[in-house]
Amino acid sequence: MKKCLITGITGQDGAYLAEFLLKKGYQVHGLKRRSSLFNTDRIDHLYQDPHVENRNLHLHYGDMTDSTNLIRLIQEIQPDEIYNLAAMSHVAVSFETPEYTANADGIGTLRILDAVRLLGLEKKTRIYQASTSELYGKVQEVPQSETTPFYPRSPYAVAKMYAYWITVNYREAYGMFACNGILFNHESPIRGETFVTRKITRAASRIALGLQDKVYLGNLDAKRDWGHAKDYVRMMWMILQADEPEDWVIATGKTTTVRDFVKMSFAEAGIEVEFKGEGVDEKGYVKACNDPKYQLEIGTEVVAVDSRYFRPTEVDLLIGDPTKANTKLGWTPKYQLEDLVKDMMQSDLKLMKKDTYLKEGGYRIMNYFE
Ligand code: NDP
Ligand code: GDR
Repeated sequence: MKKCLITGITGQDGAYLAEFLLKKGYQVHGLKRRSSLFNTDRIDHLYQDPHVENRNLHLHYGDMTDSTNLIRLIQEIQPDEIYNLAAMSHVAVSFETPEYTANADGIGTLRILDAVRLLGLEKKTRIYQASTSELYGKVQEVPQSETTPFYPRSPYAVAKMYAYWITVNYREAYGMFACNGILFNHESPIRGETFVTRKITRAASRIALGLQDKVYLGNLDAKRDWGHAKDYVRMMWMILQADEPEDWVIATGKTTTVRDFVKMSFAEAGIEVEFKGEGVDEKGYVKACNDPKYQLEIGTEVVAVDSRYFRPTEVDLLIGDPTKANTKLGWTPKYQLEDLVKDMMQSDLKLMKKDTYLKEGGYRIMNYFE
């Protein structure tokens, strides 16, 4: 039985990857942070009673900023594969917490690589590093491929750039099977609520159900290459099964504006949105509401731009070229953007429906504006 360690198992990708690897018969070990509240929502369906023998999912407390903890865990587990997914992954927040982001996302990766080396596991343990399209930052060329130069535009991206190169360096210096997956944005019904896609699908669902009036967004012109997280975690595993350790771009090859993602999401609830105005005055109004379930008046303002969500430096356009992954590993995404939006909206409409029952029962319903 193969053993793996997933850092960031409680995150979006960690949860899907854990499920995927358990199905493949792996013994899965996950690193979780101590939190004052339960933080395992995304993997609770995989949870196994720790009193049961022969479990194949094991959770360990730890943190990417704690070398002693990482060394001890890797020594105990002796993993065949490590998927380093843990990170402070929010680009806008990294401007608020640049030093912590560098520590967790940049030096954290070094801690993993060096623990493997220190323990003499260089030839046994394969390492996947969660690299990102944010490395491309300011547009140098499109579409972006494995050979496109990097120009990071946030403390997050700069930290991930260190992580990228230290992974390459340990591979070259010590012959380790260490690989970067340069993944473009990938989303899902369990995407963090403050990333733009989930913020939009949650808000569209809540507005349709009468739980919220409108949603405030930042740069509607940003273009992203959005895929489904389920397709992307499959590729993480494929990267570590390849004959040689290499770096790979994973993307759909299509790009869409935030504005169009808004339109597509509301459309799933039968609401047509039209944008008027410019920049921070730009607003989205209901143009048509075709689903009698959702009684929104024509002309209702449902989207407004708030400059607080603008970033000091923005990444305007991401569009990836997944040719290498496609030709060398046979990877193609199963989900199109339309499927992704449908999946997210169906899930959020169902989830938000619960809040309507609570509201009817007299409970206060929180509106989050992050
Ligand atoms: P999430 O933000 O959903 O998950 C991040 C995970 O890292 C969570 O489990 C979080 O724990 C954990 N974590 C954060 N800081 C620490 C720390 N100091 N020590 C230990 N664990 C920590 O991210 P995703 O699942 O979306 O992304 C996974 C990885 O892939 C990240 O490294 C991200 O930067 C990268 N990436 C993501 C892309 C995407 O589009 N989703 C694209 C390209 C790269 P907790 O639950 O307690 O917060
Ligand atoms: P990103 O994702 O920064 O690409 O990083 P995010 O969804 O946060 O932003 C995408 C684009 O949408 C614009 N935007 C807003 N973003 C947020 N969060 N909230 C808003 O209200 C809003 N309005 C407009 C942003 O300015 C941006 O242009 C994600 C993360 O998962 C990273 O960890 C990962 O490395 C990259 O994707 C690839």
